[in-house]
Amino acid sequence: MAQRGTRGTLGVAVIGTGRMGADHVRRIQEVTSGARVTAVVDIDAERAKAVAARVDGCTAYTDPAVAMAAADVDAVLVASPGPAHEAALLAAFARDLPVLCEKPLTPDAASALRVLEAERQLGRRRVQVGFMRRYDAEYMKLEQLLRTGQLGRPLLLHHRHRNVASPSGWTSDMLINDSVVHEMDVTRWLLGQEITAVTVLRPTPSVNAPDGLQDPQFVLFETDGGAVADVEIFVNCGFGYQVRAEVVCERGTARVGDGHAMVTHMAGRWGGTIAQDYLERFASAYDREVQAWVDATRRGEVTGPGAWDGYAAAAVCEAGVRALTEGGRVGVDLEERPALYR
Ligand code: ISE
Repeated sequence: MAQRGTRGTLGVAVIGTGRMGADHVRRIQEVTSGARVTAVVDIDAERAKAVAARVDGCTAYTDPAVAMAAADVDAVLVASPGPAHEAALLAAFARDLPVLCEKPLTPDAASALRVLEAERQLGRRRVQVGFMRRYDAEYMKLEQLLRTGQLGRPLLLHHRHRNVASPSGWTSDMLINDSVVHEMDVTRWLLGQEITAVTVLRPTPSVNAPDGLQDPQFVLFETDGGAVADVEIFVNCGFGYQVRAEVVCERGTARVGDGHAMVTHMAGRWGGTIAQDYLERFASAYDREVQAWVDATRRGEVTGPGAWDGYAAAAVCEAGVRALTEGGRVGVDLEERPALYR
């Protein structure tokens, strides 16, 4: 067994082999250095076996706790649906295994608090939460620029978040819980402030949105530092996957996500291509995120967004869903931040 805290190759159990989990298995095998996938877990045994069959020395399981007990598992990557996260995290804590947990940490603030409390009882951080935008090259540059203070105090933040089409079965609260959750984390991280209130405006839905889906939505955050952020979330825009942010500060502005990596001129027109989904748009961010997690784990450390960030996002999501369904401005109820997360 590779020892955590040494330079041995890290044996990773990937829990959940859906779209995201399968992509992480590929990534760890083909892109990440210092780790290999030794276990995959899925309640669908056949799917787990099919993924395991593509990886040398990888065993398929249906029970996360059984996989975590295997001698070749040193760390866990949770990519199962949100409602399964709490049990997987607590099982990993029971074995003191480091975890990279895809967002959301858990689907609601109460369960996120239970995870936070369990980690606090271990006395050290064990979880990195998969808010991958913090590892996107453009967002990283923006965060560094804001930290230098050159632009002065941030006043406003404008976010645009567009998906080609929503998966079948999507409900209006999922635009908040699954999509805007990224803007919640990025706003907190870029500004170094907590979100204190949420308002959701509901424009007339697009004809392209499935019946009953409130799409788009316009979401407003207020922060404890006096800044205001707005988010356009539009998950059936039809033309591409776009994520943009512009910060307006006292001495200037900065914008990321224009996606002008290459511009072509041909036949009397100019233009470029637009990514079609998040796996494409954020491919390098995911690569950087997983590599950072593996490197930190092998050093015996936990870095990046943690359980506190997962809990804070869950609390803002709850306020957001209330603002969407009840209307008006809804305050965010946040516990006091424990010393472990300061
Ligand atoms: C998805 O779960 C993500 O995390 C994507 O980043 C986001 O753009 C999408 O709306 C979500 O469904």
